[in-house]
Amino acid sequence: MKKFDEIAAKRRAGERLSSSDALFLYEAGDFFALGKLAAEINQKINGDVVYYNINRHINPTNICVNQCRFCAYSKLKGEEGAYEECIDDILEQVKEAETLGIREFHIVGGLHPDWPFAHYLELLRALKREHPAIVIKAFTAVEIDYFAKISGLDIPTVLKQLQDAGLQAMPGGGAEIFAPAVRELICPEKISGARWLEIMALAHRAAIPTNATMLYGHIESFADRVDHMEKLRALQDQTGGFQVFIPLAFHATNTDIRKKGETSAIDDLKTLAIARLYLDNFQHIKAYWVMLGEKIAQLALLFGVNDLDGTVVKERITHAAGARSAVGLSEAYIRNSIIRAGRQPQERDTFYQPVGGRDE
Ligand code: V47
Ligand code: SF4
Repeated sequence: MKKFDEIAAKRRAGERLSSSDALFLYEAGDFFALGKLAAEINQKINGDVVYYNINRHINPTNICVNQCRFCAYSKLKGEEGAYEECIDDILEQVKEAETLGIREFHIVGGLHPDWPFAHYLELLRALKREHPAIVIKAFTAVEIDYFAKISGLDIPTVLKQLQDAGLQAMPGGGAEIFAPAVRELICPEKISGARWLEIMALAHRAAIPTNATMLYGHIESFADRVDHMEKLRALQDQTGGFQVFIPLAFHATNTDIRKKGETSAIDDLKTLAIARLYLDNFQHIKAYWVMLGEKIAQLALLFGVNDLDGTVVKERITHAAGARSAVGLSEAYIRNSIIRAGRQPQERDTFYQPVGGRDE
């Protein structure tokens, strides 16, 4: 384990890990030693605190002009199961938001062939009008690129109009895996990895904090994952605009990617731990319980993770692909899960500021 000890010493000394270090941790590192090191580094950065938020997912439509091979959620217009929700439907669904303590709307959806950009602006304005205190985290870089195409506007103008309508942060979806050869096979119509990064850089320049994701466990190699994280780390060095890294565990049911089973618990936990060690300029690493399952997400708290996402409510994207986790969790469940892992639950807002004032 000489090589592992060298990597651990490097990381403890605050030195940056190389891509070959990260690959070694994937291929040859000792699982428990890796988890322990990631937990130790996280402890230095974030102490015992584990964040969660009280949020609500809004997915206005699953009709999408793209046909990503890994996506079980999207439908073509007119296909069975296709849906579109008008703004009034959405307002009706979230009318109790304040009573439920919701602090964030997380809005993502398909690339609808007919809706104009003005429709999305109106949705944000309507939500802000009815719920001024709830933060709007909306639209992936893929959607932003699509809005620019359908409106004929450039990206900075699209972002500015969205901000004026109420957008305050962006989620990290659409990143998938940046490596062009893999991307060509799993989502050929989707914007390139380079374009995703370019749009995120423009969002950061416009003072919009964003998240970053990586879809893993399909046909990519460990080297592709490390390459993906390397590109995120490089952009973060330049902008500092990423709030959190969220690895997304691939679910194969109802998708065009023929693969049996799910990612293994070992792979999930290793990926989170390596992210904690390699992404030295990301303060937060999130275990997205929807994709990991509630129990692996809890275990992840011992592998360098300091965020469990939120209550979510009505998750649709992963459940279309066979997820067996709940479609939403109560705050009490999340807090209890964190306490039982020996950590301190802390409700946060979208920007990782503590809120709620209910420390144990
Ligand atoms: O971009 C699609 C992924 C993403 C599948 O920023 C799948 O806080 C697994 O990005 N199996 C959307 N994953 C979800 C997302 C997200 C979720 C929660 C929090 C945040 C955040 C972002 O879901 C897509 C894609 O990468 N996805 N299909 C599937 N079959
Ligand atoms: Fe459309 Fe997004 Fe699904 Fe791709 S992942 S098909 S862009 S909804």
